[in-house]
Amino acid sequence: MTAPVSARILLCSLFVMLLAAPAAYAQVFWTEDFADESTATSNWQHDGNNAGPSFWTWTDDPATGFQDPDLPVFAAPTASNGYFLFNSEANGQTPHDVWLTNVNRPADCSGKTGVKLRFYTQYIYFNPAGTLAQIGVSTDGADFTWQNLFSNLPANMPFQDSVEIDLNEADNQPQVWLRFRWIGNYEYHWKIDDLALLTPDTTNPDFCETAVDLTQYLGHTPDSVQTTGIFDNTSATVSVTDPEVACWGEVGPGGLDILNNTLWFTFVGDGGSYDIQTVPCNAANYIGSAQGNLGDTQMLAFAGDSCTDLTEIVCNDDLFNFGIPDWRAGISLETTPGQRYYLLIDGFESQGIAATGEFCIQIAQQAVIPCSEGQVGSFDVANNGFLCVGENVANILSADVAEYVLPTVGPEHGLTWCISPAPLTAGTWPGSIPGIFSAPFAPDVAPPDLPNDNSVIPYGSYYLTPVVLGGGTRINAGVQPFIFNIDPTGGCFFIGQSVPLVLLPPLNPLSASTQVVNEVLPPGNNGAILLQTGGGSGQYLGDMSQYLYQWNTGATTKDLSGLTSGTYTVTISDRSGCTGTIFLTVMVGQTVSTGDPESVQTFDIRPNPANAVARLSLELKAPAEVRMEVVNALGQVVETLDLGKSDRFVQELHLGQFPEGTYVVRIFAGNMLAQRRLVLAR
Ligand SMILES: [Ca+2]
Ligand SMILES: [Ca+2]
Ligand SMILES: [Ca+2]
Ligand SMILES: [Ca+2]
Repeated sequence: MTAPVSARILLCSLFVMLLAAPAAYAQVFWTEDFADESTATSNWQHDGNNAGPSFWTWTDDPATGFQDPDLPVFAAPTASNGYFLFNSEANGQTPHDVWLTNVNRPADCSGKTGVKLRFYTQYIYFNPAGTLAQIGVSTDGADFTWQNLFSNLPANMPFQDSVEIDLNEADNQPQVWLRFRWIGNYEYHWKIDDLALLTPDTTNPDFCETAVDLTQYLGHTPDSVQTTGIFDNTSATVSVTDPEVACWGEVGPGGLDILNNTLWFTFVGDGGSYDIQTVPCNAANYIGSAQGNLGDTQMLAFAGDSCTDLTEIVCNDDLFNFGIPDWRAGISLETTPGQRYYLLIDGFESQGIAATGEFCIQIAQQAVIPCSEGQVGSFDVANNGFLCVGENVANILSADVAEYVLPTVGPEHGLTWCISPAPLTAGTWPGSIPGIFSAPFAPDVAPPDLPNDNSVIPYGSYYLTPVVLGGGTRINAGVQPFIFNIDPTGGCFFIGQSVPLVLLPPLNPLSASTQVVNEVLPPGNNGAILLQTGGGSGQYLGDMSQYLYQWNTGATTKDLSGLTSGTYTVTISDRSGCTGTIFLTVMVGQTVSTGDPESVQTFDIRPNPANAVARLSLELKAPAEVRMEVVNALGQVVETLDLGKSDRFVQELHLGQFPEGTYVVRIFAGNMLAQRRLVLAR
């Protein structure tokens, strides 16, 4: 026999509101999803009074129980890994008062207030007058306080949704038992899954007084990264109790930074050292993206027992130079056990627009590195250590991070980069060297932010040296940990290699003038080009080796010699790269010598000028093979004559077929060359 049914699927938020409005913010501290049958049926047990065959049953079939075409399968989030069902229809026409109790798994609600129970349920009943569904709560497992459920639900109407119930009796109780109770006779069924106990979350990061507690992210394995959920400062405000800040990169009224959308966090120290930074996590709207200031948070950590007792500890605006990968803030904090800290995070304001959006907070405990493990590593400077005006040391420096071991023992520790007039000496603390400059000590191996603009460090030639520190103290607490503000007594330090660094001023352009020596024939191959070069770093440093030459011949010398006549080009550059290159074209001419080699005693051509015929007379000191060439003004050989071997020649030259003009008559005698000009005129 089947109970009459006029079921309608009624998934109406009305009934959720009748029972309890879900809290906007909540912290879940106890859950039950009935995942394992043997565990679930051991922890949760059926009891009560029933003459029929049914009992509270564990099942992982969401569709089982009372069947009706309009009744949906059980939709609890984890229904398919197991839930509890009481099938009243299968129980028959028998009155029942049945209980399901967490007999062997009471909940610990110590320290919890405002406790609520949330569970997912499907419920449908038949008898309007005689049915009662209840939730009971007990702190001794015997006496239960009861609340009625589904009070306004009509008969034959299925209810399916998440339900929240206030359990005031559970507040601050170390053991809490729950009991689902159904009194009825031949109803349909009740399904229960996904229980949670929760407390309302009263934290609000907008105010110091309601700062979100991050203590749970401390105390994990060193270097295991803990990441919070997403925070969003878009609607955050500035409070009158927010303190003044003057350690970030903004310059607001009165020289103070600009508080824009302050968020507050708090935690209790445990003696560990922590790296804390804001991160993009899986934020869909990462802070600053819309403002063009990617990730641009600002961070200031305070020690203090309350918001009216704040002492600044560590401050940072930008963790990474040049905003790569973004402009996030990050700090390294050595905590004191039991000390409460507050963390203020604000958005950077640029041109009146503050960075807004989402971020997570990443907290990683740092391993403790004692002084005995400290180590300074090597590094390279690009461009031979020459830094152009307006550039930054960070542009040319690359350190081998793996070689550096930075102690974490404080109060001051980390790595700095010193710029000194002479190389530093191992074992000698450089803080007292006159004229020494440094970046502040930092906890990471990163290049220093030292611009070459003559503002802090004058132009000139220096040495760059990394210095690793552990266990130092600041001499003046109000001044950043520059090398000259550190007392290393009782700590340790390690001096790295000193590498030349030249901070160049604005340079004159390169210039060059040439002196040319023409090729002289004979014997030729004796032309030369001599350069005078100026400007650039060579002029500033008085060092001619700063000029680099590249000739079209492949030569890289300043001057060329042994040249034949022709066109030569040279590119001149500055070794520093801080001025532009120049390009010169140089012509080497040719000169014909009138002097004869020693082996020639006489060499005559007459008449000269000649009309058509001239007589050549040649006397040599010793016999030789002689060849004669006539060369026109274009350098073309127009006639060649082998005269044989002798020491005395007379030769008629027939020149009638050649046009008027100036010619050169060359005589090759052995390896000697003599030549005369011959003019043809008619
Ligand atoms: Ca389940
Ligand atoms: Ca605020
Ligand atoms: Ca920043
Ligand atoms: Ca700001």
